[in-house]
Amino acid sequence: MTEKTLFTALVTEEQREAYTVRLEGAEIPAVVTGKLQGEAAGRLDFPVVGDEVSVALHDGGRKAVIHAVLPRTSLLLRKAIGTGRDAQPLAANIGKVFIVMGLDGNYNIARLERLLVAAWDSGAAPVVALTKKDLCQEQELAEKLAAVAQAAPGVEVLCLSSVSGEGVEQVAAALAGGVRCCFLGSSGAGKSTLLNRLAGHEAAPTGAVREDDARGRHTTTSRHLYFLPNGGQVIDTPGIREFCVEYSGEGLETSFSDIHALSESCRFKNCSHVSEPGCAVLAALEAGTLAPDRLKSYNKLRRETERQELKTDAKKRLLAKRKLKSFGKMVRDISETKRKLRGG
Ligand SMILES: Nc1nc2c(ncn2[C@@H]2O[C@H](COP(=O)(O)OP(=O)(O)O)[C@@H](O)[C@H]2O)c(=O)[nH]1
Ligand SMILES: [Mg+2]
Ligand SMILES: [Zn+2]
Repeated sequence: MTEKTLFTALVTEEQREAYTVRLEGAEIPAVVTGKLQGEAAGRLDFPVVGDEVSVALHDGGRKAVIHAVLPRTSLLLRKAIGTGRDAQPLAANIGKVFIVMGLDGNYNIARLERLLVAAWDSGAAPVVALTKKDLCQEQELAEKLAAVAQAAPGVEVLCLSSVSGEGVEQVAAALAGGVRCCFLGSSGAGKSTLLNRLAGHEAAPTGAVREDDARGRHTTTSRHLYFLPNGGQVIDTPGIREFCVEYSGEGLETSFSDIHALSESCRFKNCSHVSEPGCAVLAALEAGTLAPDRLKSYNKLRRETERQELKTDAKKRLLAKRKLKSFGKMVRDISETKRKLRGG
């Protein structure tokens, strides 16, 4: 048997089970090996855009087969609400997550808070990019900026218009130096338009592109890694309609660092900030230093997280039970065989 030569390549596109990998400047269509597919326990074991993978080349280098996914430094996950399906990995090995939100009808603080938790959980640093500044009046802009600052404590906030070009420079600067980034935001936020502005040409399809088919189902839209002229790398994700927080203990704490800091002063360590005496969070609410909506968002996301954890625990228990069952069966099979061998 000849030893296969394996190369390390970068996954730049994912569309269903078809991938594109980049190797020495060439973009090559790729599939995963049957072995990788067979051994994968779930979606997280498959390659995702931004992954470094071991590939073997075929057809004189025109096709690649992915043998393994190399360890990830960060991973952005999405979980669709109520589907009961595994979390879906969106992007790997990213340094920053740009949460893109329009200052038009797309503006939604609750969604921003939700995306921030996912961003913190990914291991990458979040940045908020507010688009469509040209559509927002001065007074309205000031109010929205104040609300965003409150929802995203400690997070860099950029404000821009992809139409006039105002503020796009700051985004380019934040992307420079080869740090791999991901654009995250709901459909219509202006992600692809911003990307094209940064790329200097129509790299990604925008606006008119339907991400749902005629029956309103979500069709598969590929995720793609773009290389910008200034060396920046951006992964554009298709519109996200539902976004549920997954495994967000730490991300939730970081996203709501204001509430977390207050809770350190609550009398009870496991205070739920609902009616407990000596609750510092409720005191801040009373004093007007904490906005009621902010606490509402926090409680909602915390409940979601806890439900998620319960589900994960239940799944783990089930798997453990199955393992135990099959182990028991194996033991019985062995004793059966032994008995037969002994002639009993
Ligand atoms: N006025 C204005 N329109 C924008 C801006 N950015 C995006 N749009 C429009 O918003 C719509 C959605 O943009 P798109 O980039 O496709 O959003 P995506 O779904 O996040 O990729 C398109 O019609 C864009 O032309 C902006 O800065 N100003
Ligand atoms: Mg888009
Ligand atoms: Zn409390």
